[in-house]
Amino acid sequence: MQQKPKVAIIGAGFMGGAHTEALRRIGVEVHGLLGVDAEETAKATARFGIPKGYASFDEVCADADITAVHLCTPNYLHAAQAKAALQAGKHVLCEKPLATTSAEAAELVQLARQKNLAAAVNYSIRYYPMNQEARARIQSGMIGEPRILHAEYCQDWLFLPTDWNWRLEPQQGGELRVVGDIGTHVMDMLTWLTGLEITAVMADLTTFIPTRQRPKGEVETFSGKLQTAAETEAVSIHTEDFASILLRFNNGARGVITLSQVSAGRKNNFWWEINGSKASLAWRQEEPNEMWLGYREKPNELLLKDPALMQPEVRRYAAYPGGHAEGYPDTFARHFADFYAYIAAGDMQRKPPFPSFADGWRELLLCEAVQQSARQGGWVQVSG
Ligand code: SOE
Repeated sequence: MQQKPKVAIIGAGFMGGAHTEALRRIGVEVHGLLGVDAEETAKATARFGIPKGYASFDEVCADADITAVHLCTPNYLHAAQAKAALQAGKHVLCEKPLATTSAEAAELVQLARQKNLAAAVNYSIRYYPMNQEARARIQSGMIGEPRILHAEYCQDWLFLPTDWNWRLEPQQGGELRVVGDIGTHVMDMLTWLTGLEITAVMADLTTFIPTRQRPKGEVETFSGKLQTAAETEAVSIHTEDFASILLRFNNGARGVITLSQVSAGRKNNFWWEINGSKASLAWRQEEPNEMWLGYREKPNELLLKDPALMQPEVRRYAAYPGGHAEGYPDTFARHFADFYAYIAAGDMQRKPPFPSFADGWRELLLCEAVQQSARQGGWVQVSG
């Protein structure tokens, strides 16, 4: 008989809390947690009422009670931790990006397959009900052939030179910041919605704030906006604040995306629009319960999330009735529900319904092409 899922959460920041809450909502037991040090582990286990605090990642891997590990750690730790967890026979759900290089990610894809384990990357934005609806409509041909894919993901949480987070440092977050942190959500979304592949990219990246004040001590993601002056030191910044990227897709479609973490007033503003040969669709993360449908021959429409109005095959991604807004934390719960249902079904070789390690690997190939294009100028073909 299959073991009941028991999860260890690795990381106690913004994401560690979000994963814990979502798992509990879907009835999956959070058995243990490992923070950055003993103090953080003790505080977080007490705050969330998690029975076990670990002293090390090795201890997590050696815990026979644990069936799955959720990696909510800084990016540079993902690959090594995912590898160790898979080798210890644990299913892995990893925050994005999966690794810092495509070579590391490719190895993880193979390892998960070999070990017959489920392996997901948390591209959770797919799980807004209106994005599931959009994909179902695009896949069934409602907008015709996708031609033009536009998207923007702009934030302001790193707007000031005094805003700080580990993602600013390449050793922790990887050499690409805006592209790796939020650009991969966009590229994942456009390819997942349409089923298309990105074949070539042309990118322009820049750093508007070349020197920042780093506080002495740790700063949780997004929390800097609420902080008052602390003791700081000046640090040179080499990761990008902004990126604009042109895309070519394998059906001849064209794309353009804008990414920024220094756009005052834009909190977490991801929007996409796809113009097809029959109609258009558009969605925006700050008003996620609506989807715009654009037509030439009749008035445009605005679909407000309501399971009764959704395509039957994606209705399950709306957990509440029409008019009951669903948001960011709900996407984690819906993603994890897919992940644990897949594990329960027992066949780890079938194509997963969730964002997989293979998707995470493709995102890293795209990041590497973006980086190459930004360095050398001009179009770069995406390998893989
Ligand atoms: C920070 O930019 C961040 O938390 C990203 O890492 C997440 O993936 C995104 O959902 C919100 O912003």
